[in-house]
Amino acid sequence: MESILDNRPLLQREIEQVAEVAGHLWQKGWAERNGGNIVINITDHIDTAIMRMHAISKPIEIGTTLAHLKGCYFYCKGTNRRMRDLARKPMENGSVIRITEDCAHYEIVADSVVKPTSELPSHLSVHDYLTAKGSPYKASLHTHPIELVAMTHHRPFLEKDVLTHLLWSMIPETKAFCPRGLGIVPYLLPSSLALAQETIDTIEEDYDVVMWEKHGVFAVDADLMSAFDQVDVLNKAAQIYMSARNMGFEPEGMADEQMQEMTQAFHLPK
Ligand code: 2HA
Ligand code: ZN
Repeated sequence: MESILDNRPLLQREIEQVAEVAGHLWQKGWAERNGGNIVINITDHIDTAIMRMHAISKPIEIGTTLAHLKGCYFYCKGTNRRMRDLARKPMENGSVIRITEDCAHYEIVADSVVKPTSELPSHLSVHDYLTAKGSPYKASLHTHPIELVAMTHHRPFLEKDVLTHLLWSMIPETKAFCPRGLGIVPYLLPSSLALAQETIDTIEEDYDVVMWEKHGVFAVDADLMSAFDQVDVLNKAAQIYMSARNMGFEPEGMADEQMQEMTQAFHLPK
């Protein structure tokens, strides 16, 4: 079967990375059933032949108008598709979409009519915000990391930056590789525009990784592997915290002076 990836090595490499990360999400136990979503802005890889391609779906409403995404292209995981299937067959479990001229609809361009993820409004709204800002970030990831989600069931952890500081203090690399910490979005209905708006507001406060209370994380970065790495590092810190609690004690955490030393040595913000 013909694919939009044929003879387009850069686009192909991008989608290979998506497949690799989808496999990691499944292996980690963060992607039960159809859990999680991936949306990648691939506009930089689009040539005139793709621009001339006819849509293979009718225009579908986004549910909001995204003025900065006119004519942009995205790879999106399909709704109800499994990450573990996407890991093997990314173009059968996701599709390439184009945002229409009115910025309020999208149409599917390739390879087959796989309707995008239910969280598309959140993902596209965030990409609209990033594009408007001139950000180099092209990837958004939503996943259900077990330990991080468990921690959001404890009210004191939902106060601003309580989890950020707790997780940073578990192992030095956490702050080095997730320097903006973990933003918190109070529980909102999955797939809703309210959730999309709260997510943007929290990213705007200067977070790359946002925790959706009792649901999962939403992360953005230059590419999907980097977004995954940030979540992986945070969840590792959460696992260390829980291992200590399971041994029956509250972990000491790195001292404030040790955190400051780290921050200076690695030239980190905050
Ligand atoms: O798409 O995880 O929140 C599956 C989800 C929705
Ligand atoms: Zn989810």
